[in-house]
Amino acid sequence: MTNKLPEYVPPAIWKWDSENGGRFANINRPIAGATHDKELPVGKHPFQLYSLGTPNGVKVTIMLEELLEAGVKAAEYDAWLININEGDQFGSGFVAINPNSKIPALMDHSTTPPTRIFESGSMLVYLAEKFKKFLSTDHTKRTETMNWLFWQMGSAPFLGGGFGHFYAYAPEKYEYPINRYAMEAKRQMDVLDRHLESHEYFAGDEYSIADMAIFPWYGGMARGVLYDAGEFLQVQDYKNLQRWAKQINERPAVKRGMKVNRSFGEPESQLHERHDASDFETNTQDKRIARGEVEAPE
Ligand SMILES: N[C@@H](CCC(=O)N[C@@H](CS)C(=O)NCC(=O)O)C(=O)O
Repeated sequence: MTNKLPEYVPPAIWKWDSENGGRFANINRPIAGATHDKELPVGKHPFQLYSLGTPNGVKVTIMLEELLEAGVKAAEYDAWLININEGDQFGSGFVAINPNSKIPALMDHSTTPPTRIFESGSMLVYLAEKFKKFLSTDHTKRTETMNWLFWQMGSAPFLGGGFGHFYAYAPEKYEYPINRYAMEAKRQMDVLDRHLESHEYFAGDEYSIADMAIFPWYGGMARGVLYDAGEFLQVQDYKNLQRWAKQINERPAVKRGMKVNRSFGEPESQLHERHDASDFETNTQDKRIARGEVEAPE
């Protein structure tokens, strides 16, 4: 039986209550657009990424690192940290790239004029098409990659905005939404698990942008690193998803991509900004703490 909450009777007209709590209450607004003027920095590389190391952010840093690993030097990039808790996504420079005010936001300065790209799925397709990597040119294989890429873009909001929000971030635990979204999260993992029973990767026998999109969300769930919900959702039961998640997690480019713009977790897992390949060796937070450039977390 579902526990009873005091009934909410919606008023005739919804009003914004900025005190409604929850982890992101201070940045959520019912209006779009910039809140302040702020130009974004531009580094020396063709690609300028403005992001944070969340599952949506690392899809793109994984792809950029995979391209570099594959020898595509033109995929060099600067990754700048956008602190969404401080409202950096509402600065005028950021909104000019992404009118939706969400990380990641990407600029390609190798085109004239420079090209803006918003939505992580659009970035994966843009980079795959530009460098002819990780997206088959065979129409059928390409379509299967797109099927899974679009599946991820449409499904993850139920995992993050639905399950993750109510299980980990809402000001109180409410049974109804947790039940609803736990069921959906498990159903989604079962979709993936069944597909992976007879396929090495999502688009078949080749690693593609579909794997890069799905891994940070559902690989994270399978590894129990998202929302601390591994036991609650019994993620070890999805054996094929577990196999695939381990396989993707071992890729050197994936390991690097997951560190970029990460500002939480173990200091050695955080590379706040990436401007050069050597930053992975010299500029992770543990190294910066040891040099006295930043303070150790409490
Ligand atoms: N569909 C978008 C989702 C991006 C997204 O939700 N980004 C979150 C962080 S993971 C964000 O920037 N939130 C800040 C906010 O909502 O103000 C994409 O994949 O690029």
